[in-house]
Parts: sequence; C-alpha cells; structure tokens
Amino acid sequence: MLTIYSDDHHLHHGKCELIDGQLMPCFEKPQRADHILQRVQNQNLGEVRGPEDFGREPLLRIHTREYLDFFEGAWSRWAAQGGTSDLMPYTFAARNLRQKLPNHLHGELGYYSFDGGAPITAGTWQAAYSAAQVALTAQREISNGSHTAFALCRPPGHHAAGDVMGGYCYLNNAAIAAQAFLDQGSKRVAILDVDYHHGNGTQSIFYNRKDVLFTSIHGDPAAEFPFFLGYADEPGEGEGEGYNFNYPLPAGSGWSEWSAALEQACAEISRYDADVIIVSLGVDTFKEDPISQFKLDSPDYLKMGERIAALGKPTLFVMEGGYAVEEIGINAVNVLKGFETVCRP
Ligand code: Q9C
Ligand code: ZN
Repeated sequence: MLTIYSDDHHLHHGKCELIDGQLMPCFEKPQRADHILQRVQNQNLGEVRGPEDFGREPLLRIHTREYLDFFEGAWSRWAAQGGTSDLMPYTFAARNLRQKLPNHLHGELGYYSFDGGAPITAGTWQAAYSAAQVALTAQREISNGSHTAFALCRPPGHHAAGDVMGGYCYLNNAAIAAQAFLDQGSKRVAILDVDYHHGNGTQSIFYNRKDVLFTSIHGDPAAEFPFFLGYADEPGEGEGEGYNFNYPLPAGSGWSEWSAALEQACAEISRYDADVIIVSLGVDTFKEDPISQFKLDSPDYLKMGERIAALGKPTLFVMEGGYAVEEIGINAVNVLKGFETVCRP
C-alpha cells in the first residue's frame, strides 16, 4: 500500500492543552506520526512518497475563505503584536451571544474555535496545509485507479468543520478528500470514522447532503468529547436525511461491542453502494490510550482492516487520532495490513 507523508507535520508542536483543570503537555504531538512512519517502513508496507501541491482550491471546497485567511494569517498577526506563546482561544460564540466576527485577534480566534484544544503555533498553518495535501495526493492515487492508499496526516482533521477548528483539528483532511473524489467524477462517497471521538466536523460538513454518507463509531457524546454532537438520533437533514449514522458506545466497550457497531456501519455503506470509501482512521480506541475509554487490543486492528476490505471498494485511509504513542504505529499499520490480507492491490 502506498503511503503519503510529509515531514511538515513537525512544524506543528503545541505546548499545552487544558485537561481536567490542568495545563498538560499536548497529547497530539509529532512523535505520533513519526512512530507510524517507522512502522510503515519496518513492516515494508510499501512505498512512502511526499505530497503534491494542489493549492488552496480543494480546501476552499470545504472551508470558507474567511476561515482559511484567518488561520493562515493568525500567527503573523500574533507575532506582530509581540505574542510568543501558542495562540489559544478563551471566549467562544456560545448560545445567547451573537454569531458575529469581531476584529480582534482573540475575538476572531474564539469565533473560529469550539474548544481550546487546537493551539496555533508558528508552523501550524503549514503543517495543516501539508496534511491536507497529503490527503489529496493519496486521494488522487485512488482516483487514478489504485484500490487503496494511506494518507499519514498530522494534524488530524475530523473535528474541524467548515469554519471552526477544535479537538486538535484545523483542516478536515477526510472531507477535503471526499469532495475531491466528487469533483473528479465520483457520485457517492462513504466515510467510515473509526476514531474514538465522534467526527463532528465531518458530520456537520455533509449533514444536508446525500452524495457523502457519514458513519461513525465512537464514545457516547453524553459522556465524552465532543459532547455536543454524535448522538444516535442525528439522521441528517434535507437531502441528507438518511445519510448520517452514528453508533455511540459506552466507556469500556471492547471488540465484541465495537465490531457489532462496525457490522451495522458496513451494512449501511453496502446499501449506499459507494464508489469509494474514506476511513477516518483513529486508533485512540486502543485499550491503553491515555485519553480514551475503549478496550480494543492490537490484533483487533487487523480484523478491522479485514472487515473494511470485505466491502470491496476502493478505500482511502486518512490518519486521525491515537495517543498511545508507543503502540500507535502497530495499531494503525495493523488496520492497513488486515486490509491487504483480504485485498492486495
Ligand atoms: N480529558 C482526535 O482524536 N480533549 N481529537 C480530550 C480528555 C480533546 C481528540 C480531553 C480530544 C480531541 C482527533
Ligand atoms: Zn480521537
């Protein structure tokens, strides 16, 4: 399987995040992607190639121009006023406040954020931009006839909506790739989000559309981040009604519960008859993940890959979360290896 990877992810290294009342070192750190790359290489998964640059146009198909301009320019504005620490929002446009864009850096940052989990550092835009190009390059490979490819994206993307960052995410790599498939002639794209957290950004981007089916298996948002989206009673709306499927599971769920939800998601994907599948590949479902509550073990990821391959469709894997850094490579690459045991390109 071809892997697309860019070293630019090292340009994004946030210092701290606020967890349970404490500033803690960021869980979303560069070693994550480094470990996955090492595992790809020492397991001989296949060629590793850098991204092409498709420019800003494919990003603009998902994100607003105002949001991209803000994100790209935020650090230099901050530096110009003497800022040196990571940019983090401290006020949000919540209920009973106006949805109005102020013209103060921290006001705008709050307007474009839903949590304090997505710090902007000097290199964050470049890292996120390159991650989107990584996804687009892997997408193009499949569009050109390959059966599968792995976009080793960092930072992740599935919490980012059209004009909102949060949950370690800035640009929605999977959504950008999905739109690129449609723009290159696909009629139906199915997204299977297996990250421990609900892909609220991806869901919201495609919620009123039927050309992208969104399915997600995740910790019940009643008790887990992102809390405010990802419940079972979110079917999609308008044209998109019937094209959104959430499978929230309780803390402590292991492979038997998780794989039963996967069967349901796979049944919907088969019914939809997608031209192509995008897997938002988070491995924070692992039993040792430091911020998550599921109990999947490393061999389970092989079975996950096998089941996805059995859908028999061209499949793009896009890296999302996973914070047990020592095992992240084993678990992510196990999904890809499981896929290839069923379906070697
Ligand atoms: N007490 C992804 O996996 N905060 N994002 C968790 C835990 C945010 C996860 C706090 C988790 C975001 C891509
Ligand atoms: Zn996650």
